[in-house]
Amino acid sequence: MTRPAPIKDIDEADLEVTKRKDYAAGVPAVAVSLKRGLEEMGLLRTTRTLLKLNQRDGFDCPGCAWPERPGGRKIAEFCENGAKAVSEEATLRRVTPKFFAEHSVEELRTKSGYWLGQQGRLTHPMVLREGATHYEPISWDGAFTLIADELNGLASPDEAIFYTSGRTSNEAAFTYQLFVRSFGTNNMPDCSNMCHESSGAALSSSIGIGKGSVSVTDVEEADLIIIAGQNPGTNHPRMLSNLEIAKGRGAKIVAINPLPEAGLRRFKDPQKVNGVLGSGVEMADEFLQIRLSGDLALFQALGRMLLEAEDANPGTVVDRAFIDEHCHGFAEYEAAIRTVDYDTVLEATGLQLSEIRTLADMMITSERTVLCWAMGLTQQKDAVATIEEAVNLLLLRGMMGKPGAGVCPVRGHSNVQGDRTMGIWEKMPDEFLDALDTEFRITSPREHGVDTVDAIRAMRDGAARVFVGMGGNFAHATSDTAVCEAALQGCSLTVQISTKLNRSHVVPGRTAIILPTLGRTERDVQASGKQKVSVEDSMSMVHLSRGGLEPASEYLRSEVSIVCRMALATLGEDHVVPWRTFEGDYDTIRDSVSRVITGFDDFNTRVRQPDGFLLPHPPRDSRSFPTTTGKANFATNPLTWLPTPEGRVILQTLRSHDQYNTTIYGLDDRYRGVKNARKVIFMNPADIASLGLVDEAAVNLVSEWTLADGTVEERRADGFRVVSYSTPQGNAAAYYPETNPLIPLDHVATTSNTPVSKGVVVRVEPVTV
Ligand SMILES: Nc1nc2c(c(=O)[nH]1)N[C@H]1C(S)=C(S)[C@@H](COP(=O)(O)OP(=O)(O)OC[C@H]3O[C@@H](n4cnc5c(=O)[nH]c(N)nc54)[C@H](O)[C@@H]3O)O[C@H]1N2
Ligand SMILES: Nc1nc2c(c(=O)[nH]1)N[C@H]1C(S)=C(S)[C@@H](COP(=O)(O)OP(=O)(O)OC[C@H]3O[C@@H](n4cnc5c(=O)[nH]c(N)nc54)[C@H](O)[C@@H]3O)O[C@H]1N2
Ligand SMILES: [Mo]
Repeated sequence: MTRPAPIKDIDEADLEVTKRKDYAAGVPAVAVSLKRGLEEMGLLRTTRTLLKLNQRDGFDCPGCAWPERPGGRKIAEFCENGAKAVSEEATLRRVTPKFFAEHSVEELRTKSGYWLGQQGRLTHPMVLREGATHYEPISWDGAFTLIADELNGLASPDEAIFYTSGRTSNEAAFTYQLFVRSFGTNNMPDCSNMCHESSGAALSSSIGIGKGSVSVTDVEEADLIIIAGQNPGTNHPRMLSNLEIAKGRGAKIVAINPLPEAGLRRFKDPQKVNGVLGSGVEMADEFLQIRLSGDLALFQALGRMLLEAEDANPGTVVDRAFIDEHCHGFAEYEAAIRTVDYDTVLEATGLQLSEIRTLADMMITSERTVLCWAMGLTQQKDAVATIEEAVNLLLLRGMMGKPGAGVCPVRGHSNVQGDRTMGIWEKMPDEFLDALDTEFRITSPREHGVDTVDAIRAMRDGAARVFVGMGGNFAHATSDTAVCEAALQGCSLTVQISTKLNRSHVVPGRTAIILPTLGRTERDVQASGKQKVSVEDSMSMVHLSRGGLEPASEYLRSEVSIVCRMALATLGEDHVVPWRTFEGDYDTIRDSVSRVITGFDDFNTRVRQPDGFLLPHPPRDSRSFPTTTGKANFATNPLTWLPTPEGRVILQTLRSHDQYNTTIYGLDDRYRGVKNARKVIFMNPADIASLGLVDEAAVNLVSEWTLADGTVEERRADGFRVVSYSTPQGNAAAYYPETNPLIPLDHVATTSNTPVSKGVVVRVEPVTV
């Protein structure tokens, strides 16, 4: 019944291009969910697993961080891509010691990430010894001793890097950062550095807290929902149900995107009979097909239009009372924004002035506006300034801390926000560290650690020698693949705590260890019995998750157990932190969290309430703004954007409908009409013609990066095919991670240091045969 793992790897020659879809979800989505489930898990497991997904007594979907609706959950509270995420984890395929005996690391390095992931779940702790060609089994104790010896042999704790990916539970994240700080470093890069770091930086300086200010109810009660730089139909499909409810209540929806993404156009809810059969809802009332990186200019132009509308009808647009009482820096903002030059805005955005005016008018009439965004805004050179400008618009209209209004950075990984709350950050504030030190009688280092990009630099330059990855796929998720892989390979030890095989396992340090771990779907039994973990969604709700499936192998350990054992081996049995108690009963971890982290009082009781509990958010709760000025700050920024150099395109790197970050589920980007292959570049037909190319022509991509002294560095990704697509001229799109070799390590966003994955200057070279 279940599909065997593929033996054949991706053959890019099999590319099939069909018509793009303008609707998302609907019958095919349900059919695909079930088909993938059946192939990977069989009938019984598919039914048992999918029925527990996002239920109160079940597990949290390891897909995205979009919240469940409070109260009435539907029986099938999941989407096509959530079902794929679960099938991927609950698969019956296994990667055993026999597999590693049959395949050398060198051979595995020739396989695609898709092939590696499709082989199944990791079952045993494995080690690649110095000079060996194959991974071999190692006992858990042997692995922990090896790690401890290496860590304790370092000249300084700062020579070790401890990465985290955002699926890690609160309990595992809290113990992990506690271990790392007890060991003596803040070198805790995480996937957030590549994801919403820009949102955190902008929101912290604008409103004093890096998290979104709205609830699901706010979204459903809004008059106007602006969705900028986000593809919810693929990446947050459950959000479409809330948008549909909002529409039903009369909300207007505006999509700002270079691409006409399916879910932003039309939506058919598979959970409703009329959704399945009908033609669906027209989702976006307005679609602004903006040039890549044009959003900063757009938001500034909107600011000018709002101010001018206020001039025309004083007292109707600008919320003076809110600004006088709660905001700082308005006069300076007003003076700057009135000088915004519309010609520059039109060049930067590629939009018509009338389109921008339409949006301005909608913002003026809306009493409740929610602004949602994701990677289209955060992975830009001036991402922080762009998001600050968006917040300026909401402040201008007083759209903060009232029902139906506010900021909604739509998070990626299912617990990425929770991990940050638990202290996974290279620069946690001193108040957090002080509370941690008081609770445990440790002395946390105060010097900031390295983020993702700086971690690669540290390993590249020999300043760091040990890499530990709590989940994720560092080698393929980060930019400048060749540099990152060489950096990992230069380490004396790399340790990956993983559920499935990925690229990071096959670009090992001199010695490498794989520690296989339980996934969220699986039962976690420790000394005190069955354990639950908790997660925090994109809107600050904390709730429990309990897996029910038999673990993929009897040798798996939970992430919490792995952390506690690493800590005991490294810090010694008599270390002050009660690692054994923590491992045996996760309630004891939550008790400590309740004393260390604000908002977690009575954690164990409140997390057991049916929908969990909501963390405090001062701007949302009381219109108070814990910034340096004590007020919400209007930010003033220069108008910047990324012009397309002559004969080049600006490339954005994004997700297909059939992947989860570096995990490739399959080869069907259904909504965009691309099948069986992944190395495609979506281009405007006029750009294709001007290069003398035709559809499906073979091309190589060469990125161009100008150094301070004017020299141009080139990076290549060969073997792509051209697909004509609706995108502004001069802009192109291609899938990540295949395009990560093109992104220079130093191409990062100002302040947030996030790789600029949505703005790479590329030369498209025809392949001559
Ligand atoms: N099924 C599935 N779900 C996922 C993920 C997944 O890989 N698969 N990943 C998870 C993670 S970690 C994250 S962070 C989120 C990512 O969720 P998204 O941010 O939706 O992911 P991307 O595919 O990067 O899409 C970026 C979107 O921004 C648009 N865009 C790019 N540049 C610009 C710009 O300059 N301006 C504007 N206005 N728009 C722009 C692109 O056209 C695209 O629609 O999804 C999460 N959920
Ligand atoms: N070019 C480009 N690069 C990007 C992006 C982009 O848009 N463009 N997006 C960036 C973004 S938003 C993000 S969030 C990062 C993602 O970066 P990561 O989070 O590092 O990458 P993932 O692909 O999500 O990690 C997948 C691996 O996690 C492991 N895993 C899965 N579940 C579990 C679990 O429960 N526990 C443990 N321990 N391991 C598990 C599996 O081994 C799997 O192979 O990539 C970034 N990189
Ligand atoms: Mo992300």
